[in-house]
Amino acid sequence: MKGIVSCIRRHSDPESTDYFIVTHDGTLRTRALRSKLVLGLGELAEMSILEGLVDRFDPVDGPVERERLEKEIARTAGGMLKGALYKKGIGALDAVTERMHAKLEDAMRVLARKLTIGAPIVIRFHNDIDGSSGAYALYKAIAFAVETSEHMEYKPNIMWRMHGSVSYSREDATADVLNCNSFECMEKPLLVILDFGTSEESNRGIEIVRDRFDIVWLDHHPIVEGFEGKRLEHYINPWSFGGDSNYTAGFLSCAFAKTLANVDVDEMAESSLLGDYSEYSKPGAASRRLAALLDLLTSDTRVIAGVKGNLTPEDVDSVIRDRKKSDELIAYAENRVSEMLDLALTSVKVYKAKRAQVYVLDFEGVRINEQERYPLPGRFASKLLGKIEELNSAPAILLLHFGSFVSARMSKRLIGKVELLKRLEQVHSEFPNYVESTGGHSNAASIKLRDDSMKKQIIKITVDKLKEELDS
Ligand SMILES: [Mn+2]
Repeated sequence: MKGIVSCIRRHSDPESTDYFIVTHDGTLRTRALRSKLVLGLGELAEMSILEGLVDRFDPVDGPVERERLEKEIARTAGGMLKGALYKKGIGALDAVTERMHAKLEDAMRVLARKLTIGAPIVIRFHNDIDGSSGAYALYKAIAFAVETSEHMEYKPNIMWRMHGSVSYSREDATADVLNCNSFECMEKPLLVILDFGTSEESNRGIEIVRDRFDIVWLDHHPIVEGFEGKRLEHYINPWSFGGDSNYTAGFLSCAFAKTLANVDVDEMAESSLLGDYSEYSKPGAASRRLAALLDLLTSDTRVIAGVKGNLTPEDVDSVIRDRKKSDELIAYAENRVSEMLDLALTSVKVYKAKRAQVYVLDFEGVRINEQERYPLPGRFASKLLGKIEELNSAPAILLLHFGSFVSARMSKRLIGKVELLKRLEQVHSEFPNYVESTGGHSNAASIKLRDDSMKKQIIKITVDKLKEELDS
C-alpha cells in the first residue's frame, strides 16, 4: 500500500521514534507507527505494516500518485468538518456567529488538516471561566470528531496549556517552539489561542511564532491599534463582525467547536457568558454548576488529585463526570466564598462620595487559610462588588489589594460616568516610581505596584481621585 510519512516525533532514544503515516489503499488512514527502518519525511513509499510496525518501506518516485494522496488528505481533512452553524437562540449573538461562520470554518479546516497529518497542536486558553469553558467545548468537539472519523487511528498530538495571563510573552512562545521541536512534519504545527487580551505585550511572542506556526487566535477584547495579532490570517474577534466583549471568547470557541462536530456546547457557552459577566448571560442550573467548578479548578488545580499547575480539559471532564466529586467541590467553593464575603463585609473600609461609595479591602485579612488559593483575589473582588451592590442597591467602586496588586471593580451603572481606567492611569503617570502598570476594562481594572512599600499612600490617592470625580 502507498503512504506518506507526514510527521515524525523524535525521542531521546532513537529506537523509539514515532512515525505518523498517512496510507492509502482505497481508504485513507492516519496512524502512529514505529519502525526499525529509517523513514523519510514526506516521501511517497510503497510500504507494508505488520503488528504496528512498518516492515517494508520502498520510496517510489510518483509525482502523480503523490499529488493524488495530497488531494486525498485535503479532502479527508475537509470532510472532518461535520458540524453546523451554532445557534444559541440569543438573537444578537447568533447574528454575529452567522457573520463569522465562514471564517470559523476556514480556521477549523486548518485544525482538521493538522489532525489528519499528525502534526502537533498547542492550545492555550486563559485560566478563567470564559477561557476554560471554551477550551472544554473545543476538547469535546475534537474528541467526538476523532472518535467518529474513520481515518483517525492515533491519539492526536494536542498539548493543552492553561494560561495564567492575558498576554502571549516571549517565554510562552519559546516554550511552544521547544515543545514542537521534537516533531518534524510536512507542514507547520498549529497554535490555538483562546481568550487572551489583544494587548501590544503579545507582539513579542507573536514575532517568534508567526512564521513557525499556523495560528488560530480567538478573542473578544477590544482590538488595540498596535496589536500585531490582528493581522494573522485566522484572527477572529466578534468586534470585527459587529459584536463586542459581551460575545465572550468561550462562546466564540463554542461556535468554532461546532463547525467540527455537532456536539452539545450550550452549557459551556452559558458558563462563559456567566463567567465574563456578559449582558446576555441567562444561566441555567447546569451551566451555573459548570461555571462554579471551572472557577475553582482554574484557581486551584490541586483540588484534583494528581494535577499540578497545568489543568487540561480532560481533567475538567473527569471531574464533571464524577457527580459526587463535583458536588463536593462546588459545596467547598460556595462555603469558602460565603465565609470570606461575610468577613469582607465586616472589614471593608468605606469612603462616602456623592454619587457612589468607594470601598477598600485588604484581601490578606479575609483569607481564612493561606494555604488555599481559591478564590483568586481579582475574581473575589468581582464577587464582593456584586454582594455590596445587592445589599446597598447603590452603585459602588471597590479597590481590593493583595501584595503589590490592586484590583479595581466598578458597578456597570457607573460606566460612562466615572472614567475608572483614566483615574488609574493618572495615578500611574503621577507616581511612576511606585506604580509599574495599570490596565483593564472600563469597569474592571488593576494597578500593579513595583512593591508594596507605598501601597497605602497610592490607594489613598486613588480613592481621592475617584471621590473627586464622584462628587463633581
Ligand atoms: Mn474572556
